[in-house]
Amino acid sequence: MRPETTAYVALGANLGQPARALREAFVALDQAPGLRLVRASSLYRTAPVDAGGPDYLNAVAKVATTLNALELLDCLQAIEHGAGRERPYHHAPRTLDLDLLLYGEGRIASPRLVVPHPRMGQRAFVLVPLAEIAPEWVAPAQLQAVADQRVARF
Ligand code: PH2
Ligand code: MG
Ligand code: MG
Repeated sequence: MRPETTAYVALGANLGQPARALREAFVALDQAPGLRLVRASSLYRTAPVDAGGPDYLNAVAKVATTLNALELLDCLQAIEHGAGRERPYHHAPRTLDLDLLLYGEGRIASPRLVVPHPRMGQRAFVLVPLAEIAPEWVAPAQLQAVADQRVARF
């Protein structure tokens, strides 16, 4: 059996029924083969960053997985697809977005996947829920730096 790796996944949605989509995504993450949900953050209502459309709901999941990082990415994309995700244009409003933030201590730079997620440090909608469930990954100064971005517990 392959050893388990701890990974963190950002969840986001601002189209359809975002709260339902995020709650169902937590269940899907727990039920996917090779993956189990360890901890789910609260849901947060957040202002769109570099994007138009309605407010988002965001959250972060801690998972344990026997999948490698690209297998995990495939799995996240399959769950997005199952939630009706379409990609009409860059940063379009979406029914479900699952982004891999961290994969163990791994550093990955491949055409399909960059980990740690290159923009996570600039986004309150990632840092605030991540700090809730994994404060060891978020420095207070990072939270300070994004304090102007609107994020509220849902
Ligand atoms: N995702 C984006 C772009 N902007 N803004 C918020 N508040 N939440 C998101 O999940 C989000 C965003 C691209 O994936
Ligand atoms: Mg995203
Ligand atoms: Mg994405």
